[in-house]
Amino acid sequence: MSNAALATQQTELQLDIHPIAGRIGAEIRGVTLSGDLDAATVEAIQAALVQHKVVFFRGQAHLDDQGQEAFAKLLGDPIAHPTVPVREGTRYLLQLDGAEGQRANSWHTDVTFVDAYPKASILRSVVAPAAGGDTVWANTASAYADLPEPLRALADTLWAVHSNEYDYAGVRPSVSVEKLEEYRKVFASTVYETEHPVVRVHPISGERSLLLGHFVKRIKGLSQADSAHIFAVLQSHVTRLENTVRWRWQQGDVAIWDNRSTQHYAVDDYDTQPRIVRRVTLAGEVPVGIDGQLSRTTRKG
Ligand SMILES: O=C(O)CCC(=O)C(=O)O
Ligand SMILES: [Fe+2]
Repeated sequence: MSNAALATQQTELQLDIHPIAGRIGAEIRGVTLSGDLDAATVEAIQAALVQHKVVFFRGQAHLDDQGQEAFAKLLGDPIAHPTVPVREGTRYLLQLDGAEGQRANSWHTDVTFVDAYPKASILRSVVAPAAGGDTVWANTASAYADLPEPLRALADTLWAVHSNEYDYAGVRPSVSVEKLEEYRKVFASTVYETEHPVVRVHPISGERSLLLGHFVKRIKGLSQADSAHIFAVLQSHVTRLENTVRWRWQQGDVAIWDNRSTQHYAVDDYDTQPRIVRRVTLAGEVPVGIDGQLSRTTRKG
């Protein structure tokens, strides 16, 4: 390769990036998302995503379902949810409609009940409430880095069992019994159980992060009671406000998060106001623990 070509290749495209909270989240301005975005911009977005963990784009109301899917393809391999049917007329899209009780007001990382869970999710606001309905993300890498040494040493040794068969009523106390049962039937139509290290190593940054969230059923080798205590201690470090960023949605906003180093929570404070978001997830790799051991799915069906 000529020096000139090398220089061109090494010229990093500078995005207009505005960090929001101190440890997580940045708004990227001046980019119009589509399936036709140039490779340099896509690469720069990927890098910003790994660095900031969640990136936000305002003013993307030109995107329709197909446009969102086409853009997602530039960032990775879109995959449908393992149990919830995709939105009609789309290949990968998951719709969450507040009016249907689809309110993700519980801390989680997407789809951790399978081994190679998504590396990223791309969420688009279709209808935003006039007030409320924010989403909060937490940085699970800074949560790990900030642990006091004895807790870090403990976390390093733990494995957790994640499943899509969990206590729906415990997680969603505000939803009616009928809605919960309807939701559970679809969501857990195939029951998965997967063992993940509590500390995973990021395949690109090498950063360690806490892999927990509401799909955790128990900590391996511990009783249900001890699991609940240990989980609560570690999870409370993830959700410390210092590790979070909160996004105030406007219709047409797009958020992309690195699902390998974050958890998120959709705040359910918008009552009966309409709120609709649509999500495309990208295939991820099987997590690796600090000793090189891989996650494993132990039950499917
Ligand atoms: O409704 C939201 O803001 C987020 C919902 C959610 O958990 C997701 O899309 O993965
Ligand atoms: Fe989610």
